[in-house]
Amino acid sequence: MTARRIFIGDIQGCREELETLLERCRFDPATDVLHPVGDLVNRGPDSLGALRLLRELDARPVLGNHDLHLLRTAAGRRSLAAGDTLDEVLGADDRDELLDWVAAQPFLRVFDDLYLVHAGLHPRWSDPAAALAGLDPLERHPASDFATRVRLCDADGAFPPPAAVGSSPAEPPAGFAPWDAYFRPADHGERRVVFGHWAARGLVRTEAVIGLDTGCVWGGSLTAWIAEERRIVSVPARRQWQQPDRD
Ligand SMILES: [Mn+2]
Repeated sequence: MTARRIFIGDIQGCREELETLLERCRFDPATDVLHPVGDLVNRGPDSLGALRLLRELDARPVLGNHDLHLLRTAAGRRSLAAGDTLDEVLGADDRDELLDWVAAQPFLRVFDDLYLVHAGLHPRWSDPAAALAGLDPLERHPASDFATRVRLCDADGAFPPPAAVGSSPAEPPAGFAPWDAYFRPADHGERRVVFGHWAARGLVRTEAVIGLDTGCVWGGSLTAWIAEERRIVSVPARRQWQQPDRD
């Protein structure tokens, strides 16, 4: 069987849906590689199980804002917030192995035909790999903040004022647009971008980008894109695990 890259949207601890999705993709660990878009953990019911499974399957994700929150909380740099479901990971016997595995993941993966990033790429980054190289996930940095958090921005990469925007892409404030409005594959060796982080926008498939956050943790679905087959596979959430919020 041909080696396949299976990109997976925001899992957020939805371990059962992940297992079902892998069955539906007929995932073969001997040949296929899993590339989650980040936000492996938090808000959902089984972050610990999801992390153990992904590590065991040698998944190669990128870091999302919730993954950073886990690492920074474990390091004592942040505190748990309302809605966090990270206690099981933080208290697990294999916590250190799991956290080391998460911390070893990059902010960006570069393929011949694709970039993988959690939220998006800055309009001014001619070389995203250079912009995101060598950044410590425990430290805040403008580049990693952008890559793990952007939804709307302007042509210079500035975020809109928080008061001006909800999570809906439908009516961005004047001068702002979804980050991918500024992304042209022609400027990046004809690479498209696979991303997540924007459940309210849902599945996105354009010439330039593929957005895979279909909001499993909010009661939507968990979605994979099998690159070599140009195919979307999706499984419904078993239930609504959390009430919607902005992240
Ligand atoms: Mn996110």
